[in-house]
Amino acid sequence: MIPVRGVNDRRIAILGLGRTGLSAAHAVEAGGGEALCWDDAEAARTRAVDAGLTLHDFGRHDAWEAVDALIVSPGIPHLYPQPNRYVATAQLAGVPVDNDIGLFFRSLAVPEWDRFETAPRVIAVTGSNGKSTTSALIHHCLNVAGRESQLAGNIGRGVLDIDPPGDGGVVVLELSSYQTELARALTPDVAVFTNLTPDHLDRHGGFGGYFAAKRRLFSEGGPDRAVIGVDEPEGRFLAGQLSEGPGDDRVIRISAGQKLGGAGWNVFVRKGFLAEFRKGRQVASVDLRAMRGLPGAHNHQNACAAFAALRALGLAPKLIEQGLESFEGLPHRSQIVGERGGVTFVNDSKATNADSAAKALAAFSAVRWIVGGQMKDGGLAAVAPHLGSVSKAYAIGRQAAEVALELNELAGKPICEVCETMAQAVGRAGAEAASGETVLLAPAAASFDQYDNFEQRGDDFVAEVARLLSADGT
Ligand code: UMA
Ligand code: ADP
Repeated sequence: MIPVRGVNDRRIAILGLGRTGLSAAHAVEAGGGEALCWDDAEAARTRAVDAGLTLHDFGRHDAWEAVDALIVSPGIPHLYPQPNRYVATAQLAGVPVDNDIGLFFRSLAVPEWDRFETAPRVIAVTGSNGKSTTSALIHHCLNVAGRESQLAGNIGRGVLDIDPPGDGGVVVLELSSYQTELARALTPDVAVFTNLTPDHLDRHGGFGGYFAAKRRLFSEGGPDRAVIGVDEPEGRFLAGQLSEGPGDDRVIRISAGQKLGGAGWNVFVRKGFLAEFRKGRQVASVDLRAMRGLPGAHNHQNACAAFAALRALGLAPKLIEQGLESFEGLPHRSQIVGERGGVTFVNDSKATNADSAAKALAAFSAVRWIVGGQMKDGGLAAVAPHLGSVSKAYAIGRQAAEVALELNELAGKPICEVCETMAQAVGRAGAEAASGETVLLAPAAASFDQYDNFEQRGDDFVAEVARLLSADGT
């Protein structure tokens, strides 16, 4: 745990008692502060009391008297689509609103760091897609290189939950827009922006608000190095805004498909080869084509982001290459879960929108595609350019019939069969797939119509594939 600094004898209100709230409350108390806790769900309040924490009724008329700060969990909408009533009354009473990320950065930025021979470093990763993969890849490469590394943030571990980093240690944080939007301190050594496509728009009052939330990670006085994906206009704008001039190597530009020129520091992939250029000269090259944990252009973008962030820390290209090679991918993202007679089964259950599913389709050449679930606004239009690689689609979920209709229309011919359940879809796709084809779960939809979350949906796919393969005796 990281004890929170600067809270000794202070009263810190904590709203939301999930992973973030519980770890923040304990870290405040470890720093000598008093944590005053609230959660709208009774079960969460009971859990907190059982964990030794003190409840505080935020609805009382004098709730904010002598309260020094309010820490809000990322899953709680504080401003859009409607202001949260507790956040609003705290702000009216002049109480600063912050989150665990702000507490984390303030607690690390203390003079005791002088005692380290090599000061610990923080790498923070944000973007619409690829955050978890990029963060996990950086963490993996650091481990392979023998460097102490801890991984936390949106990936599933509260940032205040980690151990204080040791000499030369690295903390890798995945940060969502929910987290960057509210943090009152954001000072990573290296900040990474993978890409930007519309997501969580209701929480940020639209696309501009969403971009603004992510950009806070790069505000003045922020990172020493900024790794920026420049495949979208927003990334190009951000990189341009941060650069002092064409040769400014505080910014490392990355791209998954275009050769980047100029005098700056660039990392890009062309035809499966990652290249690093600095001051106009090539300094490294890595062949990504056979790396099984990083299939497709989207994963090549993640590889560029991780490579650039690690180069910013001074790791040698050959050492990073070893890490890229041995990375096995994260569960539910381009995860190979079975092979039979030349057919590969891939679990990309985390492809919860049409854009990420399109990236998954583009990574394979002949796909038996399992698609559907709780569909999102905008439908499946983003996958249209990739339907050429789909041998056949198998629709699951409560809206399976609608999904099939839309896909058949987009393809201009019948390509989709209605299956509804995962068992039926895996059975049909597995029976029909020929050698060289990939059976891919990339639903382009949320899972909540049939599952608790995308992990449970991916686990169901993995179990059905295992059943299919064991029935064959393979
Ligand atoms: N709650 C209230 N009032 C409300 C809404 C919620 O009291 O109006 C309470 C709930 O009853 C619950 C608590 O708030 O007890 C939940 O807070 P939370 O949703 O922030 O959950 P945590 O467990 O703290 O998890 C959060 C992140 N969740 C979200 O951003 C929604 C986790 O990211 C993250 O791993 C964790 O902090 C540790 O940093 C998850 C996520 O879905 C994986 N992230 C989104 C995404 O990736 O798209 C952004
Ligand atoms: P995040 O943490 O940002 O949600 P993940 O690494 O968990 O990102 O990947 C989520 C989904 O997005 C994956 O299932 C994959 O299909 C897709 N994806 C992964 N990396 C990228 C990328 N760089 N660009 C676009 N899509 C990606």
